[in-house]
Amino acid sequence: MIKGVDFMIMEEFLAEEEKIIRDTTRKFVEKEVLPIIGDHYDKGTFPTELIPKIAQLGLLGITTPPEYGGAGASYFSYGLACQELEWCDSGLRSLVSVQNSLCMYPIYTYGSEEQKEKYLPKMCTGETIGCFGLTEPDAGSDPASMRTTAKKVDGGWVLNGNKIWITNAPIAQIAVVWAKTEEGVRGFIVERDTPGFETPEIKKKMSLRFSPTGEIVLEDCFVPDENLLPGSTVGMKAPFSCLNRARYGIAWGAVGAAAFCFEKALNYTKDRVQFGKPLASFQLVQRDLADMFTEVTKCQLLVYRLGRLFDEGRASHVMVSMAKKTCTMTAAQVARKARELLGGNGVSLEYHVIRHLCNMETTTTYEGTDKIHSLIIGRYLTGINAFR
Ligand code: TGC
Ligand code: FAD
Repeated sequence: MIKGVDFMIMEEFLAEEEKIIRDTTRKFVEKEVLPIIGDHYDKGTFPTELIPKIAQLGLLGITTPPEYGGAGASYFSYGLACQELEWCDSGLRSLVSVQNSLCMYPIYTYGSEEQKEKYLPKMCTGETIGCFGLTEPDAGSDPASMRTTAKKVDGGWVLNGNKIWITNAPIAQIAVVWAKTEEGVRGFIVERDTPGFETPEIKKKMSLRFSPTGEIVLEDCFVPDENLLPGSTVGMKAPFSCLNRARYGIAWGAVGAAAFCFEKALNYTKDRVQFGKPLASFQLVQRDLADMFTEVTKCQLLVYRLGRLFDEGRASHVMVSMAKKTCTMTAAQVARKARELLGGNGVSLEYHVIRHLCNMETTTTYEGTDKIHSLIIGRYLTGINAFR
């Protein structure tokens, strides 16, 4: 299903339109991103000039209906695009996940008609990039314990608080911020030029270096009534419903990263000669390759089925947790094994594998850590809530 790694012959289950989205995304990352990514990763920079190109491919607003400028594609196609983007880099996929699932989805689902018309078309073209502020310095795995407040005043709301580890914050024109009101947690759209809104960049980050990450600082930040998401009256269910979609894309993306690392290790060990023979001829190396190949294939089957269920409205958030946890943890193991098989070259950005391995430290952490997803699955199985 991903080019080069399709042992279970999944290709035949793809519609033509799905293949086109997958293949155009792959061509784009091969031509435009892979050649430059090592240098950007090294410097910790993101080339914003890529954004209009990503938008042209229809990847911003991929599931958004055409009446708001989106591609109106299925979640399955979204998954395939995430797979190809992360085949290249997790940070690149993150840009697209955050824009689609964490910013456009809540505006589309919980926003007013005016908000949809004002923000979504420009988000589809990449003129407006969004970020999603949920995590705080003292509220990570437990976002319900957030301290950011929104106080009702004449004509709007005054927001105070700090969000941390926010993808795209330094480059975003708008932020979807979650804050506590007297009636519970609500979502707000905060525009970049609002007084009292700052997004300092987080430096010295050793993972996801292609993705800009920042804080959101809100100091007596006045947000007009029209920027409250009117439908966000369901408490934490509103931000959690966004996480579901982003976690879904992360699961697909991790398959892409794992497939990249597996193929790199396979080709490298076939070429590299030690003791007078290719590394791939040694039995211990073949066991590693067989294990990596098997794990990638298992994850492909998982996301394939999840994708179809998602489009049928039958994917539960527990299924999404299982896929997010399994695919990211598997990708981390496959990347680690590939790095080892490449020997000294494995630590060089030239070979890309170390970059994927470092990125997996983030993908197994954000959007719910491995442990948090285990406890979500555990709660489903036992009926016992381990969190509270
Ligand atoms: P809990 O009692 O579990 O749930 C409260 C209400 O929400 C419902 N719910 C969900 N609904 C939709 N989707 C989900 N995934 C849902 N999870 C829960 C639930 O049914 C309940 O509804 P009701 O009607 O009974 O009131 O709430 P809790 O506060 O105890 O939550 C527990 C826990 C641990 C599951 C939750 O806090 C959690 O998922 N924590 C992990 C935090 C996290 O993932 N943060 C992500 C921040 S964003 C990010 O990392 C972006 S990375 C950038 C990128 O994507 O590339
Ligand atoms: P903590 O919650 O403090 O967890 C620390 C450790 O304790 C983990 O190992 C965890 O598994 C464990 N732990 C926690 N609770 C339990 C428990 N009940 N039982 C057992 N173990 C437990 N957030 C956003 O809102 N928007 C973004 O765009 C965003 N982007 C991010 C980008 C990057 C690069 C990174 C690294 C993070 C990003 N995040 C974002 C934040 C991310 O979602 C959080 O880091 C994550 O949810 C974990 O929260 P925490 O860092 O506070 O860790």
